[in-house]
Order: sequence, then structure tokens, then C-alpha cells
Amino acid sequence: MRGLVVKNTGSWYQVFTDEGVHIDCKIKGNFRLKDIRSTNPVAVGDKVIIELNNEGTAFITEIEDRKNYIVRRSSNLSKQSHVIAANLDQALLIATVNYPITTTTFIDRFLATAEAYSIPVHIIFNKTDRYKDNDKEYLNALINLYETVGYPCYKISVRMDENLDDIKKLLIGKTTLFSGHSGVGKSTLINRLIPDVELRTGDISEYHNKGVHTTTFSEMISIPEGGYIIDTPGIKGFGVFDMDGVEISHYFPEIFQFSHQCKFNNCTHRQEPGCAVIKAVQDAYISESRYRSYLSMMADEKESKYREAF
Ligand SMILES: Nc1nc2c(ncn2[C@@H]2O[C@H](COP(=O)(O)OP(=O)(O)OP(=O)(O)O)[C@@H](O)[C@H]2O)c(=O)[nH]1
Ligand SMILES: [Mg+2]
Ligand SMILES: [Zn+2]
Repeated sequence: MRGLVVKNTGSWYQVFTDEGVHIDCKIKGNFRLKDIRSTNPVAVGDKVIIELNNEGTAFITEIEDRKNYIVRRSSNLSKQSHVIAANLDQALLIATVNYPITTTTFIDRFLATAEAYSIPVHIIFNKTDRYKDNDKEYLNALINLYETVGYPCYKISVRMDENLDDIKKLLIGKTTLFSGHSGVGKSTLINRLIPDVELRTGDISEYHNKGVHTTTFSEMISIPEGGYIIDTPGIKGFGVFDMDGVEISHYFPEIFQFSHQCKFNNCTHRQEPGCAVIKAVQDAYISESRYRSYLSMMADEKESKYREAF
């Protein structure tokens, strides 16, 4: 039987079969060995083959080839990856300027990873109802930065029902990953967009100004007009997995563009003479924050290190 993995609860995978039923599935023990570098060999969004057993559950026996997937380092210093979701048409990165803070380093790491797998990203800034004047100024600067690089940005407030129609339009007929820090409002937004969906949501800790990790498992939600949304647990840091030095520059479109003019074609854009990227940063054609994110990813790659702050 064929089906789509719609939920991953840690030990069980819920599969929605082509016949239209939900079945709880496990993976066969030897299956894990195929991809030992991943903490989850099967991810939400995977298309799988299952074999029913007597208890009304099933085993996943095969995963169909993925169109794409998005992956991050699973934890601090880990050599393992965590596949966030597979077979995506696009991702929405939900961010907030201040409730909680989303850093540009975090945004850039997410964007670079999505570039690596050719997944288009839209950046959604939520909770505009809570922004003070200086937050609004910063937001506009961020939007200007990311739209210039080529990522469409949106300002929304789920609470005030502001600009939600624009988001709904993006989703119909597509499979869309919702990602971002805990507490930015991913589940609240999905509840508002899809009637009858009641995902659990949680408050922001006033003390830490951070979300409390309310969503603990990824889940695919079907959109009545067509398409799917994948709600995911908030991520703290985005450790980049399996990218080598030169490759990283390919995933910052504006850095890649200038890199063709560097004196050395193996230039890493750190201190080489004749580096067109460094010059472009000095001349403000490339933003300093993007360049810093690039350097931080290069440093991670060298030290094989994951930093929670990012
Ligand atoms: N002021 C304001 N609060 C919002 C808005 N959208 C969501 N929130 C609140 O933000 C808090 C966190 O929302 P969630 O939807 O649980 O956040 P999440 O991104 O799903 O978090 P995790 O599941 O932990 O990753 C809740 O208290 C929501 O009511 C908004 O537009 N404005
Ligand atoms: Mg949530
Ligand atoms: Zn260079």
C-alpha cells in the first residue's frame, strides 16, 4: 500500500494511504541502517510503501525517492542530521522582530539551507501588533534587505487578522513547510488559516522572551482548497549540515554573484587579495549581516560546530 507520512510522533509515523485512511506505522529495524547519519530516516512529507500487520498497524518498508528535503544538524556537536520535512514546494519562515527575537544569523542559515535544496522561501514577520516604533523601523530595514536579495517578505498579525489573505493565497495547491523559532506563532497562524484545525499553542515566557516549545512533533495539515501545510516544532538553532566551504557561498545569492569577479577562483571571501565579495561588503552592495552569517557558517564548517545562539 502507498501513502504519505503526515505525522511523526517520535516512535510512530502516521501514514495517510492512497485509499484515504490513517494508519499508525513503525519502521522495520534494519531500515534505520540505510541512513545512519539521520536521526529520522523517515520524515513528514515522505511517500512510503507500507505492509499491514495483524494489529491494524503497519510497517514502512520503502521510501520513495524524495523530490527534496530540508535538514539541519540534529544537536550540539552532532554528526547526525535531522530531516525536518520532505517533498516541499516551498517554506515559510515565520519570524518576529522581538517576541521572541529572530536574529539575522538564524534567518540566513535557514535561507542558505533552503537554497541548497532549491526550496523557495517566503519570510513572514508576525505579531506586528506588538511592535514599537523602533521595532517597526528595524522590521522595514530587514524587509528591505531580504527583498533586495530576492526573498518575498510579509508583515502580518494573526491576532489582528492583518494580511492573512496574502498568506492563504501562497498556500493553495502547494506543500508548504512552516518553520521558525518557538513562540513566533506558527500553530496560531495555521489554526486561523484552516477552519476546524485546532493545534495546540502556547504563551511566550515573559521572563525569557522565548516560546515554550508547544508543538513537539511535525504534522501535515491538509488545506480544503488543495495542498498541505507542515507545522513543525520551533527550532532553537540552525546547525547547517553537510555543506563544505566553497559550497556555502553558492547559497547566498548575492555573494555568489560577486564571487565571479574574485581574483582567485577558489576564493573563500575571508581575507584573499582581490576578493570582490569583501569589496562589495565595503561598498555596501552586500549587507554586513549577511556577510557575517556567511562567515559564521564557514567557521562552523571548519570546527564542525553547532552554536545554539544561531
Ligand atoms: N501579539 C500577538 N501574539 C501572537 C500573534 N500570533 C500568535 N501570537 C501568540 O504567540 C504565542 C505563541 O504562539 P504559537 O502558535 O504557539 O507559536 P509556535 O510558533 O507554534 O511555537 P512552537 O509550537 O513552540 O514552535 C501564543 O500565545 C499566541 O497567541 C500575533 O499576531 N500577535
Ligand atoms: Mg506550534
Ligand atoms: Zn572572494
